[in-house]
Amino acid sequence: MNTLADFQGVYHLPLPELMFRAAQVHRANHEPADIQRCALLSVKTGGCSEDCGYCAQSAHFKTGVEATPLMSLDEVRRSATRAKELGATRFCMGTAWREPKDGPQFDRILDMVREVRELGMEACVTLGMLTEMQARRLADAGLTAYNHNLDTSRRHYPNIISTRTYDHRLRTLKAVQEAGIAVCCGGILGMGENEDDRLMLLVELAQLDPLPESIPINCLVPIAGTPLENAAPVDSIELVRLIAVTRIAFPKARVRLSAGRDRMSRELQILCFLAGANSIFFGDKLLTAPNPRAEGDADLFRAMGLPVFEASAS
Ligand code: SAM
Ligand code: DTB
Ligand code: SF4
Repeated sequence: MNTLADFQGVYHLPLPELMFRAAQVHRANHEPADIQRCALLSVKTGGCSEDCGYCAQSAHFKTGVEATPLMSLDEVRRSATRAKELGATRFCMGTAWREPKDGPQFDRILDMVREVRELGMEACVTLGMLTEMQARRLADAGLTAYNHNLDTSRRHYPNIISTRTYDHRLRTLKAVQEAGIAVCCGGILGMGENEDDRLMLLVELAQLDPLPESIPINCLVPIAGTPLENAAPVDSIELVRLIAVTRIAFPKARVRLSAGRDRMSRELQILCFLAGANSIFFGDKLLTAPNPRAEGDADLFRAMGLPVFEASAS
């Protein structure tokens, strides 16, 4: 599947056929009960110079998120250790940066990556744009994957962000791939795009070589104070269809049901897993926005008959 027409052909199949095909691909490539639990930590929050219209952390909008300095290595170690106890096998760290500056802060990020790897978890970071040298240094520190989303179609992108271009994003993805790091790249639904825009994002992802190891599908969490604060919620069946077509086009990838789960019913989330999603972020908070509470996710996993990680006394 390479062209928009290919993606449209699958996306618009009758739903029972689409779901069956997605489940077949899912089972041929993954253990269907394996839904990866990932933990997310904002290691540097707020005050970002970019103007991404969805983001709580942009300095361009009054969202009430305060800028904080880069966390200490100790704090990260504590958080990662706790996440591992709660069943995380991947630990993702994000910074509200346009790009990392070389020097003590980037060196600390490298140490954070090493700490997470020493705990035996996959390590993923999302730091904004990277130079080739920075990508190589992250690879040397043992980084598993780099998250850098294309977010939407090339044509819709300038309606959302003006401080960087689609080609900037692609350049960083290339540097990451050349350093031998797996790419985690996906998008956000619910930013005023149409269904073709979402499929055009998948067409872009299908052109990456190698294909992304990980594809986060976020539903916009509307943030008060941002230009997208009043965006309409994503239609549930459109979300399920998009996940199914993503699973079919990227058989080996982890398809991650990422932001927006706090507004989804248990039933919708289960449909997404049946369509081929096989990862979630757990924990009360994403980077700044809400995520389902531990009890909600325990109910979800119990309902599916999957192992439930109860929070032990800390
Ligand atoms: N500053 C870095 C960057 O933009 O690449 C990393 C952090 S940024 C917050 C990581 C990703 O989170 C964004 O690319 C976007 O896809 C997603 N994201 C941010 N705000 C969101 C929101 N309100 N709803 C859903 N996803 C969001
Ligand atoms: C991704 O695609 N989703 C995660 C992760 N990559 C870093 C982030 C979601 C952020 C949601 C908005 C917030 O918490 O501020
Ligand atoms: Fe900054 Fe990333 Fe938020 Fe854009 S998405 S404003 S780059 S933190």
